[in-house]
Amino acid sequence: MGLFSKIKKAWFDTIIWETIDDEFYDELEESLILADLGAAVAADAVKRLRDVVYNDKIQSGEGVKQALRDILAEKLDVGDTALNLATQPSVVLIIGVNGVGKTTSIGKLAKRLKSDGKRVLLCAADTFRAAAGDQLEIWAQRAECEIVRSTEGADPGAVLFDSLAAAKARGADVVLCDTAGRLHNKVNLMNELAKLSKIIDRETPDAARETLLVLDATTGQNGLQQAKIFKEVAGLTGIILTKLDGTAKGGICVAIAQELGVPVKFVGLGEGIDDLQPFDAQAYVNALI
Ligand SMILES: Nc1nc2c(ncn2[C@@H]2O[C@H](COP(=O)(O)OP(=O)(O)OP(=O)(O)O)[C@@H](O)[C@H]2O)c(=O)[nH]1
Ligand SMILES: [Mg+2]
Repeated sequence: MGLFSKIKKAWFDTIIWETIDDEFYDELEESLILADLGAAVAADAVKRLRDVVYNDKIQSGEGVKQALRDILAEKLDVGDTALNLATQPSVVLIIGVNGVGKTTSIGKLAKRLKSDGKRVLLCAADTFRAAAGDQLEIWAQRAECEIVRSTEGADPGAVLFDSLAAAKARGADVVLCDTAGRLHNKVNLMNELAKLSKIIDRETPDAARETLLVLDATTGQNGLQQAKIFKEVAGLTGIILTKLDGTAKGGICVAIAQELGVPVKFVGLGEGIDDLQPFDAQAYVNALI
């Protein structure tokens, strides 16, 4: 995957930005597709770029690059990138397929929220693997926050129920809920997420809620499919795009913003506790192009 991304990047870098002809636009469109933006987004971006370059009489390569950055940044601007944590407690469900960085992102987010003065409680609702609770516990220690967990195979809904009760009793500001990524099929996934959602509705009906999908930037086009399914089963308020510290650029987030209207809220830039940054569309498109 790393090598493929390098090839993709090299492809992007071979574009001669000063030669603005049809061939340039074709090559650019192909590069955008290879950067995982998807065919529809790439075609639309290039069409708009043509218009801007023509109308504004842009002649320099740098001017074209900047115009393209602006177009993509606009595509990414589909909603509030800040978390809505207006209530006490508020609840953040972290979902996504296995290995994308859910548990790690929770650890990082816990630290960040704690630094903002919030009292954070972690909910270990991934009871699918024995190690999942242990892993979250380590993050709770690192971030110096509380955790509610149970045993392997326990009902995730029961863990969430206990977490919400603990949050209310102790006056926690935010509950960050880890979930299992390894549910065998869509029906299982749907059932489990619906159950968790119902428990939140029942136990904390007025709580501000975020449902964040964690996406691995190296996933490529499949990320859009993942986002579609999770949006359908759980509703999504945002994306955490992880592993952007490697060669992958995560261009799929532009397609997700465009097609599903879900904004990126955070990016993961490493395995350490401080390697989570609020998403900055301008900085992102600068890095992409
Ligand atoms: N380089 C890099 N690695 C990351 C990042 N986020 C997570 N990882 C690594 O990705 C691997 C999987 O992370 P987890 O947090 O366990 O992923 P998960 O989604 O909770 O996985 P499951 O619980 O098995 O579904 C770990 O080795 C993490 O250190 C990131 O932003 N950058
Ligand atoms: Mg996990």
